[in-house]
Amino acid sequence: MAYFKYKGIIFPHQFYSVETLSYLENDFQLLDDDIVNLTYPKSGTHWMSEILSLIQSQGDPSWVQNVPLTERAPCIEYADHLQIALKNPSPRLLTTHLPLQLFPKSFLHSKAKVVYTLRNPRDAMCSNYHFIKGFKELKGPGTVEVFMESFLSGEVGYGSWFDHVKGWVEMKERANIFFNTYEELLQDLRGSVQKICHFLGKELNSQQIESVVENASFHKMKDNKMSNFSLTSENIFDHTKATLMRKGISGDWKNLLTVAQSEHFDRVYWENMRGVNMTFPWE
Ligand code: PPS
Repeated sequence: MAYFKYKGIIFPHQFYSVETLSYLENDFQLLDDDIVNLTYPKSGTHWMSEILSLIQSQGDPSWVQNVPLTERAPCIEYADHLQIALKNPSPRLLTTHLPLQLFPKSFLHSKAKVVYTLRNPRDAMCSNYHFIKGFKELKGPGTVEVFMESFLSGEVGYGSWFDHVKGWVEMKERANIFFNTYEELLQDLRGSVQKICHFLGKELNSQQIESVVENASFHKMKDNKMSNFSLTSENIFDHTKATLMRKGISGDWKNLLTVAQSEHFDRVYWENMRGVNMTFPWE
């Protein structure tokens, strides 16, 4: 069986284990100066890791140019990356896609800062539909119809987008969580970087901010092998079939869904999101 369920959520055996997920939830200690890059998959994770790395290095691009993103901001639910995270010096950058109910319980008593980035779920789904084709051992997406149904019912890696977002929105009054969206990053990267610096309590001058913006651009990241996923082994990912740095735009879902599919998506979206106490740029 290539997949297992942990607390109702699907994970592929190839990258995850019950031991690691359970360790993270119950035993992993977040440190007060940790910075956590948190996303639902395909919502701008790599982009935010690059932005946070560049803020950490005060705009100096040499760190992002010479050290793989997976070492700078390891994704804690992968066992190998977790070992890196446990060894990295403070202040650590950590990355995760975990929903609130699987997130380290130590967060409740920690001052660790969480940056939660959301993206239009239609675009996150569309991005994943294309990306998943590259993974040699994972089940392909199937037809758009089938993939959309799996996405809408939460039968995909990391579970339901709706549950993920609703879980984390419950945390929004906490001073140590900052919400932003992929769409805001696209629209005004400089303004977003300034807000993130403010949240993190990092004072960068305008030249340093400029360097963060320049080096986190789609084109710079696409050409940076430390950040563009190209270091991922051919045994795992067929780089001729898919790429991480695909289009980097918002609204590409319109090229994937028919009008009827998009109307169905809207219906399910509003069934799930009515009453959520936050508004988003795609609504
Ligand atoms: S993953 O696999 O879950 O970690 O993927 P994730 O990094 O969250 O999302 C990948 C999408 O983010 C786009 N991306 C960017 N867009 C704009 N600017 C920059 N700098 C950038 N970096 C990554 C990437 O192109 C994927 O989106 P799509 O729509 O597939 O192009």
